[in-house]
Amino acid sequence: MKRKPDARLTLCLVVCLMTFLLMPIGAVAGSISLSYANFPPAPTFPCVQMERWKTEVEKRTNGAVSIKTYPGGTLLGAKEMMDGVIAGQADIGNLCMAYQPGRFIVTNATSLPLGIPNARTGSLALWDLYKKYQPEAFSQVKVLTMFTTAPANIMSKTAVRSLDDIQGMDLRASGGAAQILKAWGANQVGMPMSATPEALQKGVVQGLFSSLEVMKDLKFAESCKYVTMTDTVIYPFAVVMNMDRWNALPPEVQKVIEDMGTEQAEWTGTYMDQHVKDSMEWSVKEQKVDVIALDAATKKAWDQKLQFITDKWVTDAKAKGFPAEDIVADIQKLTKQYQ
Ligand code: DTR
Repeated sequence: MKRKPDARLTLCLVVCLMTFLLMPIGAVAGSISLSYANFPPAPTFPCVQMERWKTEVEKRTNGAVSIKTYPGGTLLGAKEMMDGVIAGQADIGNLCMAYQPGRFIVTNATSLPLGIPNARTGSLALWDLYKKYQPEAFSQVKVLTMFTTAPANIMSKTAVRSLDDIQGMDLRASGGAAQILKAWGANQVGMPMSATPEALQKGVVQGLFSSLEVMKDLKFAESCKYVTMTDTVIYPFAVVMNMDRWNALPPEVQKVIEDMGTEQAEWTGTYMDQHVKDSMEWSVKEQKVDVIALDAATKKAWDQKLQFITDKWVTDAKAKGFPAEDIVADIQKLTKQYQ
């Protein structure tokens, strides 16, 4: 029997189309290459999460996407991250939102002293908060994920056991956490984490206020022999992508990346919480760091000094047109939910 030529052609086209549709994304291996900028040194948690994300995206797109990572500010520095990604100097960038307090009002509300207990809870709550409010501050980029640090504590060269000890002490912090140091009477010195090792070494600061994984990752335990446990605020981070580069990605690659948003937030928070434990074990055992716990009455007195911060933020944010009370209530609700 003789088949009509156009039927053969149709069959051939259908077979080709099916083959293409069923083809794994990796059939065009390495065809998409993306740059990913990060500001702190490679061993720190923002870069660890970056490498994990890179590995997973490359694997899940079967090699169709390859990502070149730039830790240590080699492509963009801490404060130029957002604008650098918008301008296309890097395709993807990781930024600490607390370094630009006035720019990311909604998401930086997570760094108010609202009692977020750990990085996993903070990361999931922040990501949900972002998705709910879709803040204007991110309208020029595609947000890939968000996460937070574990709560901040004081690392110092001399012991801080009371509010008296901290008066006038030069301590480094940024953003929301900086206000907290001021409220306790310290002399707050603002700078990104990437500038802190040198400032500690040169004696510009006597310590810092941040999450404790840096005791090991940046070897702060070698000079800061005291840690005062205050467990106050977290720092929020965002990973953003240049909008044109995002729009140019094939839908199946976009899906892989979008599906990883929540997972990456949770992975990073969980990694951070465990790493703080490891870091402090090492600090106490190997570096003979003294961990100072405030007794309940002292902790209460320290916390009371911070109450005005949230009230002031609500007043200021409301004046700028943000639904400030709802944002605070949502953070509290999400914190409970993920705790
Ligand atoms: N706590 C913020 C953010 C932060 C915490 N750990 C690291 C490590 C590397 C870069 C930033 C951070 C801070 O103190 O800057």
